[in-house]
Amino acid sequence: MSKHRGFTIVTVVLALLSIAEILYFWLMPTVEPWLPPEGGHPGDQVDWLFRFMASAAALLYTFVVGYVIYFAIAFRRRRGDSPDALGPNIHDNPKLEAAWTIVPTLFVVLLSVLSIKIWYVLQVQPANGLVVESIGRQWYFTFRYPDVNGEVTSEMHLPVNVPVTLNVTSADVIHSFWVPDMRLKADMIPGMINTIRFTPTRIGRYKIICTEFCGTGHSTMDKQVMVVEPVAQYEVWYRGWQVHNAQVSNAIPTVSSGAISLTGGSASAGQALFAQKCTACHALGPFSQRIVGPGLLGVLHDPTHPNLVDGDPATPPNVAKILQNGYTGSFGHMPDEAENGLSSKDIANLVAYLNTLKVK
Ligand code: HEC
Ligand SMILES: [Cu+2]
Repeated sequence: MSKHRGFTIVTVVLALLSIAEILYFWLMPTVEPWLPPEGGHPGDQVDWLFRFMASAAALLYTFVVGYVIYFAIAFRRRRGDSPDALGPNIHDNPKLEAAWTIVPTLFVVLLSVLSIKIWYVLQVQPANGLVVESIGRQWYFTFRYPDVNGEVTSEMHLPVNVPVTLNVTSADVIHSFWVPDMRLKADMIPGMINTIRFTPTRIGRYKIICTEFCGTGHSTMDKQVMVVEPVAQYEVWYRGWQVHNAQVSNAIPTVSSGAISLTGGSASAGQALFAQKCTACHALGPFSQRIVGPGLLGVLHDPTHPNLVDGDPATPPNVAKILQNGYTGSFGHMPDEAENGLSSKDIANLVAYLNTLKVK
């Protein structure tokens, strides 16, 4: 008799607890802002699904754990009970078994339907959107825009309320593109393009963070932002980069074959290009001064460095060959001309520049 009453009381308490937990999840953005407000679509749907799943999980967890604790106490062995006393032997309750099979099955089906609806939004190309690419690199992101030459290296700007198709890949190791405010995440994998679609709806500056351990600089790969701004402001920024990048070599040069002509290479153009494309991996120091690749100050004029990393003698044509074809050796991976976005002219300029360097 008293056990039945205990059960009723526990059930009521667990129900109240569950209601409190569920309220917490739905009111959370206001009472407990540990999730930043959604900056776009389908981030709002992602949050809705998160709250729905969290509510269901809270309900299930509270009742299962609550009853386990209650039963462990209510049906414990009492003083005076025989040590081998057995409880009543219960088996087969077809109604109960059918219920605990059918209800969870329907619930899981419901969850898949709700998830697929959002997945669909992420996958289907909007009719008149903007297509942007992002490339993960050790240790920063670059961006490509239609009709902007080469790559945008600073921030990623987007016009508000315009659907975006974002294609991501990597130039070196696996990175992951994550913008918590947009509830967006996509792995950046070398040789593969992953696509996500979204519409930013809230003007602001949102951190872009790499969430895949990608080497010693991984923790610093959170310095760039996605700027969502009014269309007119975006247009100004976009035109600025069109002008800014008008002179740089196109990021996807046609892969040249055969040896590169080094005549007419400009050391000053090479120097500018070096600062832009090489200093992330190469120091202007002796060979032993390593960032990712070796220091390049003595690459052509250092008696202690007669051969290049690939074993060939340190001559301008052999340096050009490494810039053209890349090289993977004991230091790691030196990108080829396509990955570094170099034209034959760029390579001639770079070699002319490297030829002016000397270890003191
Ligand atoms: C992602 C990092 C990375 C970038 C960017 C990069 N390099 Fe390298 N580079 C390397 C690595 C790593 C090596 C050594 C490869 C090995 O031997 O394992 C290397 C080797 C070289 C060598 C041969 C050095 C020697 O002493 O034999 C030259 C020359 C060179 N790079 C020039 C450049 C130039 C010029 C650029 C800019 C266009 C550039 N690299 C961009 C990583 C990079
Ligand atoms: Cu990374």
